[in-house]
Amino acid sequence: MPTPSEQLSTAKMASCLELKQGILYHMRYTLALRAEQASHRDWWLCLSLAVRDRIIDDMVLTQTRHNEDNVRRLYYLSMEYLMGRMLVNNVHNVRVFEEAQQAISELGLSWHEVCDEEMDMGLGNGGLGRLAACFLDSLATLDLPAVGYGIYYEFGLFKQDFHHGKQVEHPDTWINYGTPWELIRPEYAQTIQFYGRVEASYDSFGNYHPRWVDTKNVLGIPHDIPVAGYDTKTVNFLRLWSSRSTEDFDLDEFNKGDYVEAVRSKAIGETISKVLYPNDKNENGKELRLVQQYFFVACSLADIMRRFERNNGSDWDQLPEKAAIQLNDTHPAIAVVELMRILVDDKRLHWDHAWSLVTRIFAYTNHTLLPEALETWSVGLFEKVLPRHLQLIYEINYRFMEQVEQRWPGRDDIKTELSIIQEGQHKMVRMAHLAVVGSHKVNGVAALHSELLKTDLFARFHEFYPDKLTNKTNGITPRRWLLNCNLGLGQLFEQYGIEKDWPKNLERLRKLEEFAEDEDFQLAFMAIKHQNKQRLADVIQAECGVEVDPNAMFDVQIKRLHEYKRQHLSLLNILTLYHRLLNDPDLDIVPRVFIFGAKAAPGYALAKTIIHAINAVADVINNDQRIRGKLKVVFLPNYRVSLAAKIIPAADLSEQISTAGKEASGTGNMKLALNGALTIGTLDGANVEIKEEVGDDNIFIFGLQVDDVQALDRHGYNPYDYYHGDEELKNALDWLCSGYFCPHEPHAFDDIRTTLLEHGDRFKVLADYRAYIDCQERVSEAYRDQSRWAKMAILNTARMAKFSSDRTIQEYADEIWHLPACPIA
Ligand code: T68
Repeated sequence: MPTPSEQLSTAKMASCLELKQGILYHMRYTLALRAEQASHRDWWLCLSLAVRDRIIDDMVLTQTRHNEDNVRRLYYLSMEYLMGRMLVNNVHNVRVFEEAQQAISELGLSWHEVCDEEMDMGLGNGGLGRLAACFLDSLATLDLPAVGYGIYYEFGLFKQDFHHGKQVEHPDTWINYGTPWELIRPEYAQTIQFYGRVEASYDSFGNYHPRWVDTKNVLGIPHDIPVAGYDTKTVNFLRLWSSRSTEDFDLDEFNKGDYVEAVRSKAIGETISKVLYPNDKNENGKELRLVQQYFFVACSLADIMRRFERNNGSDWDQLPEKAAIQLNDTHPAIAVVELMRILVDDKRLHWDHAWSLVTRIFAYTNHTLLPEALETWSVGLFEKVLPRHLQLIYEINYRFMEQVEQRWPGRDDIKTELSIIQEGQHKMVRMAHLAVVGSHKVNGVAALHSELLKTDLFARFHEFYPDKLTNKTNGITPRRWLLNCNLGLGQLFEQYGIEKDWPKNLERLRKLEEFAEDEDFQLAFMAIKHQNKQRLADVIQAECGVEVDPNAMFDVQIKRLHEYKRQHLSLLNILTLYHRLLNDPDLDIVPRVFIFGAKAAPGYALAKTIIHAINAVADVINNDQRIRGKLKVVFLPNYRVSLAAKIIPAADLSEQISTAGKEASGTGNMKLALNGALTIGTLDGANVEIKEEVGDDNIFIFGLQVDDVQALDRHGYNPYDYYHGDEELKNALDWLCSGYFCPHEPHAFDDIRTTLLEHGDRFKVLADYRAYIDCQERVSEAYRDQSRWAKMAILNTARMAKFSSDRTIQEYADEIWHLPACPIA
């Protein structure tokens, strides 16, 4: 009789052999190649296909079960999904990691070289898109029936490169060679209408039924990406729509005999899903963006209705029982109107009946308070692209205004404030108001943010709908952000008896608190950090040509480049330290490597200037022999999910220094803390809750709080007071703009100074400077005591359970979606 462990290893041996056979099968019958001809990319593809085959078996099982049981489903509507690489994640989730590694090694290949072939699926800008990806992982892991809907962008977020320190953008051609992770489903294609006009028509009873005619039509083709849960049989899918022209797209030209023109104009239909808009916090009102939004929403709702009618016929009262729809920001908010159109125009339901169904189905997540990020569309543009929807919006608003009148009779000021239509010279549709009115729940993404929604952005709505606003603090999946990216730490957990199911039960890590002061454990924990830092040092050498010492503190700021996130505050700290060192080369400071990763929206000039400035300062500092390597600055190009997975396990310090009240949540803060980086941060977004979890002694908090920021804004903030009142600050800013760091372009960084001094420093960089510098000194002092640092780092890892996206999703499922799990036998 074999012992249990031998049984296991026998099972794994069999599974490894099966994988290897799968790989070789695909090498021959999918790629038609001999093994000797195969490149690393070919091996990556065949391994992916072999893993996919296993996932598909469970996907068929899952979907059959969901359909046969006619289960309630959650539909997640998001313009963005930042999935990153799929292979390693899937291999872990279906629990064949060792077998896959073994198979690859038996084929004489290097695991890392093979996995590094995969292009990131970068169909998103930042936190919002990555949150959607973490949520899909948790939904499947918790056995919750769910479908993600989005757009199959041919070009994801641009590839970033630096030329003389300045950002240049290149198209992201992720799909050039196809991806093994999609199943194209032409049988579920949808036809979508745009433009045209609304024609009055009447049925035989004289009832008015508008008809939307003379439209331009496009096809939506589904590309399904299987989403396998961790250690469970559930496989949900992400359905991404690509646009194709219908043959009738330009019938006129065909009829005129202009074949070439007709085919050329057909190409317009294909541009809808061509490219992701690269703005994370700035709506730009472009027609194509509205077209993209409606395109994917209309495809998705048609798909949801098809599935519903297949199982329930026209029993519309069942619709809110079978479907919950979550709007990831206002980008898909037109769905509220589209569902009204389907129910009222196509299915002929009465308005009130339709509206009561719609408002039980939708819920909306807000991700920002910044006014420039709130979407509005001009009424004129709406009328052109979606004339029937504009009528429906007016009707929704008319009825809503009647309710407002009942609540606050005669208060036209409140009507103006709440109206979905913003009056004025240019009438605008306010998508956030539409989303709030059309949803039964509206949530913020961290406790502080949700409070500010109640007191500021949606204060009046909160008076009107006292039970609508709620909080769902963001989370991250522990699978991708610990298990996959920090193998060493996972092994250490095992050695110290942490239960093996920690990736789906992050509470298990709390046991590490017992070892926080254990010297052996501290040393082991820090040794893993050191290995991760060595690996990152190699990446930095390869990418930036800069040599960094893994014994130095790795100080990391990775996120989109934005003034409110204040990468330039970190730059002022760097300049201050450099200045001090030049004044006294023997100054005993803790050596630091400042590591940045960030993309700037291509049209955001100041963000690009900040990147240029950091690169220019980096170049001078890294080549200054006088400071003997005590400071290094690196800006890793093309920050993306797969690069984050290399940086995060190697970070000592996590920079979360946004102006209080401006970062809705942040999720990088959670990933870094989970991997044992200590946070230096403001009391903003989820930092507040991270502090509550790890304890005041294990985090470095500084700076203005929300009330202080508001008080400064009320009483008049003068950045010059800080500039003239702090010599080091003045030195740093003057030096940056002196031409010293960019002699051939001496005014390159003037805009930074102008924004901070002459334009009022909207994000209070100067006001927070001194508190930040002082706090950084406390950080350095703590780092000198490695045992104290290790203890703090361990306690951070141990206390991150709250920030598992499994917790977040369970809260959505219980309190918003009322969605039961459906475990697959
Ligand atoms: C982020 N928002 C928040 N927006 O900034 C961040 N916006 O605090 C939060 O943690 C995260 O969402 C998840 O809730 C974004 O990432 C966008 O990317 C975006 C994209 C298009 C238009 C507007």
